[in-house]
Amino acid sequence: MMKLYYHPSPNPLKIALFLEETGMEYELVPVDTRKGEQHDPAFLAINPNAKTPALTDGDAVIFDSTAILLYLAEKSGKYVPTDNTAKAQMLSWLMFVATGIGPYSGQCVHFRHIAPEPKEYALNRYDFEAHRHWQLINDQLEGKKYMLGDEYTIVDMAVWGWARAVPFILGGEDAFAALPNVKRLLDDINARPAAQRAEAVKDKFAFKADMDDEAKKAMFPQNARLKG
Ligand SMILES: N[C@@H](CCC(=O)N[C@@H](CS)C(=O)NCC(=O)O)C(=O)O
Repeated sequence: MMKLYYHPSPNPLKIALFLEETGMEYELVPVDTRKGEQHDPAFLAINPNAKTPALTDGDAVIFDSTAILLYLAEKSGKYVPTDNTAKAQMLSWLMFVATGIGPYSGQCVHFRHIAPEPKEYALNRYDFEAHRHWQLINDQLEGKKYMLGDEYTIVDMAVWGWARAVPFILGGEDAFAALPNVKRLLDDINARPAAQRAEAVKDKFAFKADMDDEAKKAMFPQNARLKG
């Protein structure tokens, strides 16, 4: 059976959503990143990048949420367009989420909520870029039900993983006021039973909630270079 190495965070949630939508069987393996379990040698053998999610499927080992979405879409033939024109758009937007939305939103969260002062320059850069990236998603959704049109695809799942956190990323509930299409997509996917099951996955394990010194040490090892 497939094993999903999981933490209840944006990137792993995309995969839980896909698996719940398709009903593919999988076993959940918790990786508590706030306890540093992403650095365990057994997990590093699966994902040398020390991040969640990762997936094993027999001898196949896949890490990175975009790679996993593409792998599962190909394996199941689901939530992926067959038409060449739509496929071109799917790859473009999938990579936009992977290289734009994810990294810039992640850094925006880091500098807004975690980094010590002074941080005005860095926060301004990532806040600006995160707003710009989300605006592009909002514009793409104008007049469309889903990112590629009428069809619900892995691009929507990739966007959903991060869209849930937009207020935290951009600094407040009113962030959605300028992103009505993003909010509509989020509400639409949140209403799907598979999304509710994907969200509920986190309740099966007691993941560490505190972003305390242990968690910061595990997740931001670069800070060790600043001390002493
Ligand atoms: N490009 C990777 C990014 C993975 C990633 O950053 N995962 C986060 C959770 S959303 C994580 O495991 N963070 C733990 C850490 O940085 O130590 C993907 O899309 O899977």
